[in-house]
Amino acid sequence: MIGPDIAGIAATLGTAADTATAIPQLAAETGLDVDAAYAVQAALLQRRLDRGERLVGLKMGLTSKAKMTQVGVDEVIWGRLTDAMRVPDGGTVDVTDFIHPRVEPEVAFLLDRLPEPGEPVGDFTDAVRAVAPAIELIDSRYANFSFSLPDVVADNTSAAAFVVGPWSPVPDGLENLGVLLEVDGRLAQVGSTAAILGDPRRALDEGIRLAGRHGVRLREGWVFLAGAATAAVPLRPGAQVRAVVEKLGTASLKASS
Ligand code: OOG
Ligand code: MG
Repeated sequence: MIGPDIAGIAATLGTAADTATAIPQLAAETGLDVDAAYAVQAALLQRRLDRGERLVGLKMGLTSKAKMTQVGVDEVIWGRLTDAMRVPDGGTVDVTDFIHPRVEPEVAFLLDRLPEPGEPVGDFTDAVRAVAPAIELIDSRYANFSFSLPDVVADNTSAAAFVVGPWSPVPDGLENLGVLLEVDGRLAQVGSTAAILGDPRRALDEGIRLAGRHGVRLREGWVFLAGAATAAVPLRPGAQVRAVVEKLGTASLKASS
């Protein structure tokens, strides 16, 4: 049997992202399973590398119940981050670059020495040099932000842009820090890092394990987004967004009007 057309699906998703145009879901129709979807993701990364972008990290998705419930998919997933997706802290994003952008508060890790493949993370502070508040801007390429598990994996887990706030040494109590998302100075979401797999450190174990299944090894110097602690909120033109994580401070971005 001939499998799904990985390159063709990657081209469809890549063009949807480049032109900020929503497309219908495609996994069911093309017979795309999760493994093939990660192959599409790798092909999408290659497209970006071919145009000069650099792989700078990895993001986890659906590591909290709030996120799983919001999108109706209940498996932990991961995606790739490139330098072109990074927005400076306090920077402005052009809303016309996106289809239906949403923002969510995250915690970022700056990776240090990672264990050999197959070995567990021993001391978290050996593997992680620093921690920061972050905002992820997600933008599903599928109409209505509606997708199945293989669809969202193929779409690089809706990754579109991210902001990392100031780095701090790993604080005490990382497993239960308050998290807020503010839009235009008003509270939009509230949660705790405990919502991220019970402890965001677990997201790193999961990232190493799940990416390792597809031959991807995390690297020293990479940014690692542990996954949103709360549901995401739509990013409206002109909005000023701030994520606040207790003990870590804030990350912010502005949307063009
Ligand atoms: C999928 C990406 C999920 C997270 O932090 O949970 C994600 C989506 O919500 O479209 O990035
Ligand atoms: Mg996210």
